[in-house]
Amino acid sequence: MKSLIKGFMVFFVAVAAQVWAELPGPQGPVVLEVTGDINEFNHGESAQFDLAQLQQLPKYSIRTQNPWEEGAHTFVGFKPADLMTLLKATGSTLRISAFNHYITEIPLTDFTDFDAIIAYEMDGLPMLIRTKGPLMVIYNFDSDTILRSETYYGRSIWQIESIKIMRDGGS
Ligand SMILES: Nc1nc2c(c(=O)[nH]1)N[C@H]1C(S)=C(S)[C@@H](COP(=O)(O)O)O[C@H]1N2
Ligand SMILES: [Mo]
Repeated sequence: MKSLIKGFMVFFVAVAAQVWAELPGPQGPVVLEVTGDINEFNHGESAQFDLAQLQQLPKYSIRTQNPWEEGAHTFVGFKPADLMTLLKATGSTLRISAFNHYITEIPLTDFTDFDAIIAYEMDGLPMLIRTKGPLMVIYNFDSDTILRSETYYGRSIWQIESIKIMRDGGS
């Protein structure tokens, strides 16, 4: 009998540990909502993040000029692959939406074939909405002439609000 109770306790602790291991929710203001082909959630069918959570992902830095600012600037941010690992996501394309309802689709290979990041910091300071933040896709424009073209300027979406992770062929 005692061992049966013990067995039940082990079972319940194991179940509770699984529930507690779920993706933590944001503590501060939400800066990003991720939907689509994800398998970890903290808000219905989506995953919401505050800035501190995104800053815990591996950091990448790019120093480059860009068409919107004078001179070279240092941008720090994360790679979508690390976010996708966290969300057990397996898509191939990001559909990214901005506050102004601009939408662009970016193949995930851009973040591996090219030096591209989702930046939250410029020259050591958080990117504010007025400086194209809180999140912006930025390519290392100085690293490759191919990046200095309409295709990649068009994918350089700022004031990002949400990301939908999609498999090939949409949805
Ligand atoms: N949030 C947001 N990002 C955006 C856009 C937009 O309208 N809103 N336009 C895109 C397009 S199509 C291009 S070519 C460049 C244009 O930058 P510009 O308007 O400063 O020339 O930004 C891209 N990023
Ligand atoms: Mo554009």
